[in-house]
Amino acid sequence: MKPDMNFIFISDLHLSASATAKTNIFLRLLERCSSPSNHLFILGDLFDYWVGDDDINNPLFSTVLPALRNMTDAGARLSIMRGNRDFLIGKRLAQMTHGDILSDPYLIEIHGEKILLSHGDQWCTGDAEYQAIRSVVRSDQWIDDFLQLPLNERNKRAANYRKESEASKETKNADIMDVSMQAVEKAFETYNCRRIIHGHTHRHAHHKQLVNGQILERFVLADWGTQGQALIINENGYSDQFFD
Ligand SMILES: [Mn+2]
Repeated sequence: MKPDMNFIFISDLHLSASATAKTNIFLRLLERCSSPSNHLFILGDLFDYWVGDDDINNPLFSTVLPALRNMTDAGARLSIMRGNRDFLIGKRLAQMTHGDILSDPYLIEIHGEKILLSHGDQWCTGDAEYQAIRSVVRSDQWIDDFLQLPLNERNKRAANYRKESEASKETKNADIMDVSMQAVEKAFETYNCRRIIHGHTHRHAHHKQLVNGQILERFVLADWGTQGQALIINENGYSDQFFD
């Protein structure tokens, strides 16, 4: 690992064909990252929805994917984790962009420090309804069946799921849509690490807690709006960056 490496963590961009300004912020970030000293980690929900790697009529297919590929062609590394909105990202997208797909959670080591990466939704265990749906739609069988459907039908269903999910969020207490402290503490213990980076909750924060005399740190990435946000780790430590 070169000492001047930048490890860049982003999540919850929720890019869609209608969010042009946000897409442009992302494309500018990719240009800035286009050198061998950068490793970009996308920790889920890059896309507001993704109905499969064969949806070539999705405008993001012809803008975002080539831009990711330009970045890796310039020597940068790309790692993509699936989120709850774009869990149908597949091997084909990885091949097209020369990125790698990370399982969730995923343990990395930077400067000798273990860091656990996750989208974060699996730790929202207070929301039983969400977890029940998640366990169905993330099964290989459900995914295989869905990907067999024609694209117009997949897009129609994806739009319905988004509508239902928005409606159900309205009725839920904000607390149950955050990660559960118990689930997070269990992850720290299972992976024997002191740092976690995740997204999903859109509650940008740097939490510190003392457990058994150890400081555990949890970095929650921001969702993207009129600004983009990244957590950067390099030889100077950890820093938040915002861009437009
Ligand atoms: Mn999410």
